[in-house]
Amino acid sequence: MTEIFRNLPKVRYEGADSKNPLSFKFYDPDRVILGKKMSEHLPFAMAWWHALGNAGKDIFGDSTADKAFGAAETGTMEHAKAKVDAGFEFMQKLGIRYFCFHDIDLVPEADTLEETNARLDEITDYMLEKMKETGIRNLWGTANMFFNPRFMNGAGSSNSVDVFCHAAAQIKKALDCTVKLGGRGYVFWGGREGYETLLNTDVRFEQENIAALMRMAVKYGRSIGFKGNFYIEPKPKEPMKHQYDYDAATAIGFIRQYGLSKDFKLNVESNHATLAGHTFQHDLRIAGMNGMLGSVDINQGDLLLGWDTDEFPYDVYESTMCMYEILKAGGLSGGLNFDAKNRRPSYTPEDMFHAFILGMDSFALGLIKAAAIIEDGRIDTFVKDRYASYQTTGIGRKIRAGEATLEECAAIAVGNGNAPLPGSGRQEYLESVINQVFFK
Ligand code: XLS
Ligand code: NI
Ligand code: NI
Repeated sequence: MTEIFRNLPKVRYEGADSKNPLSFKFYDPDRVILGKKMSEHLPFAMAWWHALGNAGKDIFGDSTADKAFGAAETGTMEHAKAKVDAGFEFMQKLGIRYFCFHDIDLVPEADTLEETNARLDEITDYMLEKMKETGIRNLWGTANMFFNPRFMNGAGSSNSVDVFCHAAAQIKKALDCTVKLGGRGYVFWGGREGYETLLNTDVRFEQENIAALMRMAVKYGRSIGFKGNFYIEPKPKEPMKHQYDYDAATAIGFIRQYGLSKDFKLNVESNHATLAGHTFQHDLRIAGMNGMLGSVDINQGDLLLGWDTDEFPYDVYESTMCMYEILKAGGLSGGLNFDAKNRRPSYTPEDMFHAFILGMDSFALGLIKAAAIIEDGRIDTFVKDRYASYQTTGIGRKIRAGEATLEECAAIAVGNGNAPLPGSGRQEYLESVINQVFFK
């Protein structure tokens, strides 16, 4: 097999003083943090669609990058195999142990389902060989149910039962592939599960159908031996004006309403949380406190732009708060998928390396700083103490135990006279603690 990323080396940890652009400054896979290796805390994954599929096309202009990876023609099975070769070489050189895929990232879609499925069989055979050779594993698979024009009104939420059935067929095959490749999870990102206008939409009808499709997927997945988690990946908008899996809280409500809690968790994406008007940390917290933090799509949005820019993460405050939430939730059953792409003018193979080095170092720093915040203890102690009156008073304990009555609370208030002010929130002090932990 010929080397695709010629002149690009295996990237190694060289430490914060290194000036070598093709080295990790902070990601040191074997370094132990809070009793576990960095590489175990940070199960990084490569997103097939961005890393191998995205050549920089946007609505205003054509591709800037060459992602043929040596194939004579793109959109062919030869190209699909070249992507596999490139992907595995790339992951090995970066030390990435997982990948994520949509069905049609792997092979070009054919005119019939049978033909597309045959192509998927062929490519997954080829991928399996590479996986055995390299030890690289599948984090999750999914079906792309938003690109083809048939999905203009959604998949499970489509007004057309034929489209619903087509989506079912794609999910069935994507699950087959995920199980074949030993995937840890299966994702539903409701790309077009939403609406453009309520004037033509029966929201309840559509949501019931999405849930029905998910139930079928669970039943089929379990029947073929899929043991992993199903995930919903929330996103509030784009491509649709409104998407049903708006944010973590909404998706959790949906999962519970339709009895899917046993099989589903969330795949939280940073840029989606911010599009929903939350911080990334907020959606991670909501998922974590509900026992539903399964996997994470890591990327970064742009403060000034209102869409999913999918940048490689470099904001270390953000990655720190992400790792803080993950550590607090006891880790991930899934992983950290770089659902991120190079900026269009960064179009060379070397830029792909720089992007992953940036992202992996940002999360290594995030892990180091999150552990430091926890070890420092001032933040956690402050939060605990802030609610102390629920432990130190009889009525507080009764309220927490669900044994207090409204009359009892009211009587205590009368006895107190004017309610005293609660303790100060001390936000500025806490923010300065974070800066101190970061830069001391
Ligand atoms: C798009 C989503 C998508 C999912 C997988 O915004 O992030 O890439 O992760 O379908
Ligand atoms: Ni995503
Ligand atoms: Ni996204």
